[in-house]
Amino acid sequence: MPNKPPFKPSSAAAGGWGALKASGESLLKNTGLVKGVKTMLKANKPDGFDCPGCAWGDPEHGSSFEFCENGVKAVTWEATKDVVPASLFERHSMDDLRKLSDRELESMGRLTKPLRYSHKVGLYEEVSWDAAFAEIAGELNALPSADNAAFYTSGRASNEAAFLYQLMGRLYGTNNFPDCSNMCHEASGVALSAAIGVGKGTVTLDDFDKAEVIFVLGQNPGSNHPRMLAELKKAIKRGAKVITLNPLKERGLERFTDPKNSSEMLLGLSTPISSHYLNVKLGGDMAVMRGIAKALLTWDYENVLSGTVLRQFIDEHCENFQSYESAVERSTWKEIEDQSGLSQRKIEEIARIYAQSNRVIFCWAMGITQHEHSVDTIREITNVALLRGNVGKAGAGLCPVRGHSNVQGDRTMGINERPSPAFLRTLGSVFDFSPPRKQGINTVETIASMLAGNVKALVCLGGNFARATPDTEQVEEALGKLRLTVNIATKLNRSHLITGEKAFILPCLGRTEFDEQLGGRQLVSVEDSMSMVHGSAGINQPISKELRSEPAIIAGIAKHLVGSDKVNWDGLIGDYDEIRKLIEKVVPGFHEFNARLRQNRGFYLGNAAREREWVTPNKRANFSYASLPLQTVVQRCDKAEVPTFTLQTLRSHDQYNTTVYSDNDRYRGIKGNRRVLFICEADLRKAGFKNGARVDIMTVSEDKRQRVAYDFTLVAYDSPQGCLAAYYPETNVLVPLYSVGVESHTPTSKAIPVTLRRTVA
Ligand SMILES: Nc1nc2c(c(=O)[nH]1)N[C@H]1C(S)=C(S)[C@@H](COP(=O)(O)OP(=O)(O)OC[C@H]3O[C@@H](n4cnc5c(=O)[nH]c(N)nc54)[C@H](O)[C@@H]3O)O[C@H]1N2
Ligand SMILES: Nc1nc2c(c(=O)[nH]1)N[C@H]1C(S)=C(S)[C@@H](COP(=O)(O)OP(=O)(O)OC[C@H]3O[C@@H](n4cnc5c(=O)[nH]c(N)nc54)[C@H](O)[C@@H]3O)O[C@H]1N2
Ligand SMILES: [Mo]
Repeated sequence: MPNKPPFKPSSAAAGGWGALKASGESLLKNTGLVKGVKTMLKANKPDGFDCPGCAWGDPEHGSSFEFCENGVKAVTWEATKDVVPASLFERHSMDDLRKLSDRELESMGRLTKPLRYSHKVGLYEEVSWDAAFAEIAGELNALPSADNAAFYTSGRASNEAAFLYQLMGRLYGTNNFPDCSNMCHEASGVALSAAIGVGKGTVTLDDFDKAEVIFVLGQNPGSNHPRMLAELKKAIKRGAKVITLNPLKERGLERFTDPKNSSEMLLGLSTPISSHYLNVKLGGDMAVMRGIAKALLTWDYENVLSGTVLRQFIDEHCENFQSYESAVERSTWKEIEDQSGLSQRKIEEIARIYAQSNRVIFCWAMGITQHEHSVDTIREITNVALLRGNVGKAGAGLCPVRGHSNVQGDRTMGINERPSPAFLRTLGSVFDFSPPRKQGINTVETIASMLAGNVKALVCLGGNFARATPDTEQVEEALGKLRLTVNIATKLNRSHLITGEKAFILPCLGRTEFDEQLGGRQLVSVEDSMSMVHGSAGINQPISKELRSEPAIIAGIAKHLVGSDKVNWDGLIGDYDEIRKLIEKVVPGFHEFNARLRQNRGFYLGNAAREREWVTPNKRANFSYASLPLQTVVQRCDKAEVPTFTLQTLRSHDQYNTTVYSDNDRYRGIKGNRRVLFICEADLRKAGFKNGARVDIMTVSEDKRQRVAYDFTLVAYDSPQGCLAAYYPETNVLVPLYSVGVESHTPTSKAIPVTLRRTVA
């Protein structure tokens, strides 16, 4: 039963009995306890599979099972005993199926048979694998140009699958590889590549044991990277400081009870996680970082604290410091306070801690990357790190905490619409062909191109394109215009029901299932947020004999699409070691790939910036010197004539991106309802509504298009004025396609200007 407003945020610590109970329920409901427990015991073990939950790193030497409630949910969601009944599509029209909620669709269970749809027939029907491969290739080859197709990837695909996928696409003739990263950490890649020459983080898990201060910026690890809480807890216990910037009070960042710690559990004890918790306004993080820099530079000039700015490091390693100093000088404390919503005194308090610590890690996620000025914000985080030499030393560094479990590996394998010339050169010489040089299109550009009629076919290696992307109405229109849609998937989702003229669903094995090929049982590999590459081998019997692995499905299409002259697709599928031998030839850092993969927990890929080797054009670490935004979206909204607010779209505790496990959000105190809008008391008054009122949310659009999300219940919640929050993907209808980050092209899912009106029942 939905609870009645007013909702009350949970007062219990994160983790604890609630987490244990939720995991147990998830195991039982989905898998049956025995299979579930057996499955969980092999998650992130040397001979087991990589948890499909998040991209947080695994302890290098620890083989102990890392308890994580949301890992349990992700694993048991896949290892379910239910399958989509064969008769589903015979008995129900597409219109009927579209009426089901996202949760109802996925709850039906695993897809087990290849399916084909055509407008002529009006239904999905079973099709043989061979016919599906041949027809898909036939459709793609009939397009006027390879650039009329796009190949989307979600970040669960293994390195082996991703490598084959990009190879197939480039042999076919396009760099159109939009991926979930375009909506996720793209800004981190762009900013870090320009600043330090490596588009990835520079820390490993060991660094967390040595850090004196850990910043957690725009991230909710209690729900989305629960294993990270264990690192934060250890850090706090040994006296390190955890400084959190977040508009919302997230329970997991306040207090944590470790479900693995029996005395904590029995005594109801919990550890505070953040030593400092700053409720910054949406989009105000760049201003906070600028404020820290301003304090540091001022103290340095005035000799208040000696050695606040590490000039020796800067002289030896960095460029553009003087331009940066001027930029900081130009930013006034008034601007900084207005944008961040925090006082100079508060920011100086943090700056003082920073100035007095020698080993500092900066972590961040979607609260930082999904804004218009995300690239500038991440450059500013990097500037602050460089001021004190916090890159390339033990216990310090930059740590964009990735989302999907192999999103980082997919990029390493070449899933990139803008591949480097060096990558293409090597790929071309290893496979004796001339890869396309024209840049491809990212996710948002793909949607625009579909609408304009240029992209006519979309192949999706996992994911849920229709729901994860912005501007749902336009995306559905765009998908409807296609000649061909292909989805390689484990479970049914909305993207399979919004089809082009012809559509295919190709059901694949999941991470938890073993993958038997001619050469025996196969291993795949993934790369986590800390650049650790390790093996993953399923342990469960596949739910159906008809399922094929992702690499096998890609090879099946590729054989028909590009032929076997350049690539022995069948040979590669017989033994994935053969795929890895090719990866070794193309991708730097993968020498002796097969041998190293089988050692212990895999290997560290290495990272030049960590060694203070800067692979930038000028071979230096570069300060950026952007001004603060003239106005953040929150500031723009404050000035509007009618009450206008800034909405962020975020995840509940019970979802994995577009996969919704339940309508609850335990830590935020929500039960049985996902259409809730978090709003502070002052904004309730400003908007003229009572807590619990039902409202429609409307985007203040710049293109005259109406964007409305209907019937949300207002929930009074502690947050800075002007800053609202509601769940994704229900609110994706509100995110305009045109509103993207500068340079990153990432939808601005954390800052949408909106107004509210009472829902008409
Ligand atoms: N269980 C589970 N695990 C997941 C996922 C999942 O859906 N479920 N998704 C995976 C994926 S793909 C990703 S990318 C990650 C996502 O992990 P997160 O980035 O933690 O995901 P969000 O829910 O989007 O949370 C954003 C957080 O940033 C805060 N925030 C929003 N705007 C701002 C801002 O302007 N400044 C600051 N300082 N904070 C802000 C929000 O209040 C919220 O706490 O998690 C991965 N892991
Ligand atoms: N408004 C708003 N929009 C957002 C975000 C936000 O914070 N706000 N976050 C963005 C982010 S960070 C991301 S990463 C994207 C996520 O975008 P996607 O990666 O496209 O979406 P997911 O929901 O993770 O995809 C779920 C589907 O993947 C399929 N799947 C699951 N496991 C497997 C597997 O092993 N193999 C295959 N082939 N398929 C599998 C299942 O069919 C499932 O339905 O969404 C983005 N969209
Ligand atoms: Mo993500």
